[in-house]
Amino acid sequence: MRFGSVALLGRTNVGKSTFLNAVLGESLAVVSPIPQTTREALLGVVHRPEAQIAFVDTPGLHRPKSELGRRMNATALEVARAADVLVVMTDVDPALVKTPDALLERDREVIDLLPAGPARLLVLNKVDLVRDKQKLLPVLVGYEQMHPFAALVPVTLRSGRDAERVLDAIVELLPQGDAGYDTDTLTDRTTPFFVREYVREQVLVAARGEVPHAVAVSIDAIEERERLLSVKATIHVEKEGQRRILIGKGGATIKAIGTGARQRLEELYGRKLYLELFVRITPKWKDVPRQLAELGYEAPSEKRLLTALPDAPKRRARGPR
Ligand SMILES: Nc1nc2c(ncn2[C@@H]2O[C@H](COP(=O)(O)OP(=O)(O)O)[C@@H](O)[C@H]2O)c(=O)[nH]1
Ligand SMILES: [Mg+2]
Repeated sequence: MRFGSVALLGRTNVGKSTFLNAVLGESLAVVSPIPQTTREALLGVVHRPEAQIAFVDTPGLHRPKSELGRRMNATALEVARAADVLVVMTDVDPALVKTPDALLERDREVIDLLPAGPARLLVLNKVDLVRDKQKLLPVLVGYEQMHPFAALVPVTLRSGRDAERVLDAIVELLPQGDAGYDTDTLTDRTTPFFVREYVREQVLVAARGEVPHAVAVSIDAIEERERLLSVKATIHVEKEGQRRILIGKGGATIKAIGTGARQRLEELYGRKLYLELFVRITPKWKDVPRQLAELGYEAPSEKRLLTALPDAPKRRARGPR
């Protein structure tokens, strides 16, 4: 048996959360084409007959423009320091394949930041965007020269089969050891986290431009009964215009956000959910440490990582989807 923790790292929007969901067989993490969708570390435990792998999805490493951004970067690096294996993910930009150096330059800073100890795997995602796969060779050679990776894997993570190939390469790098989690452990996060995430996910679906980046969600009340989960939450925005967009004509947008989030949560928990949403203006929340804490974005050192709490949602036997 192999067991270990694996940090999913890289720039924002390269496919880290897509990969986590693919290997879990569950859309646990929020995936979207909008950068900086993932704001917090998320544990997802993958169970295979020969291995148990504790993946930690992380926020994309970027040049921060706010205290929130700085905390996101610090979180990713803290996860990296605690991991047995680092999966460094990057993606193909079809506009840049002709100039491999330009592609590589986007990742140099990220790769330089990572701790030197753990084994590293490079995953080059979105190769579906390049028709002539020969063009990828100089890119892979470039990464190899930048840093000695244990393996370089070009993939299209949107296809489930490629995700399994990456998983196989990761398992080879894991230490031998007993499983660290019960066989039904899925994650360490509990209901408040998933309510905040899935409400924010629906905001990403409903609104564009600056709005997704201006939004945070806080939990006002949660009541967990056997058959029904009852939640009141507040969506925080920075400006009045953003509040109007999220409410929509006659409340249509906020209603759609609530319905979408409720469906996602009911699927994860396998029970009914009652969700009540409010929208409030909280100016500059991204830069006020006290407000960040109230909105659930603790400084990384205050966070517990990789501990599965008894009230986290469990893996369930599921049919093919
Ligand atoms: N073309 C293409 N897009 C992908 C692939 N994998 C992920 N994406 C898209 O890339 C975007 C960012 O993905 P996400 O997993 O949220 O990236 P993260 O920020 O690194 O977690 C989403 O719109 C995904 O659907 C792929 O293999 N090919
Ligand atoms: Mg992500």
